[in-house]
Amino acid sequence: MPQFYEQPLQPFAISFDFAAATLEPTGPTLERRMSDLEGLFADHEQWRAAAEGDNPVVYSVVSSPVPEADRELPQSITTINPGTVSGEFFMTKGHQHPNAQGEIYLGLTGRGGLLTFDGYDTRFLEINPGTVGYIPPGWAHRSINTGDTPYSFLAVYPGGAGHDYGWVLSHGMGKRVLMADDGSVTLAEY
Ligand code: S6P
Ligand code: ZN
Repeated sequence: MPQFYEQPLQPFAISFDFAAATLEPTGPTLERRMSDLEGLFADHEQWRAAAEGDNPVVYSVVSSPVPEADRELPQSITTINPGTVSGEFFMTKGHQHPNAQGEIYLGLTGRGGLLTFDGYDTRFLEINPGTVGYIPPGWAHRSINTGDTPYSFLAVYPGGAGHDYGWVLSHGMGKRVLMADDGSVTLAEY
């Protein structure tokens, strides 16, 4: 056995409902409302009107009890509601892992995608139910609901990776994911 700074967890099973996008037992959960997403949508005025209006829940994250600590492998399910701000699809804040490590996403329900940016290149991957997306170390990532129902995915990531949200605020994500007039998904410059 390796040395641990804290008592190691005992092996345990997580009950996972693919269709309902839930897991049990649950650990920390959080909700991000429109007011939590300042500086992220291109149309700041429309963002402010929504944040100061009904301030909808844009997404929620439910985690298993595995802690975000070195050597652990936490998992969480994110559910993004459908909607846009002036045609820009509802999305997560997006972040970099400061301790650069890889991460995998598994699409569960709805229709959506994963925008990744390494500071130079942007890649957009469709991650629908049954698709696994791989995020290599050093790529910032943001998820987007491109459908008209809730979009859910499971993330599995190294517990010591950390989350840097300021990087995305200052560097952007290279592209924005917009709904075209005919309802299709289109990428636009940041
Ligand atoms: C964690 C993983 C996801 C996101 C979640 C919310 O490394 O990438 O669980 O935390 O999708 O996104 P964000 O950008 O608000 O953390
Ligand atoms: Zn991540």
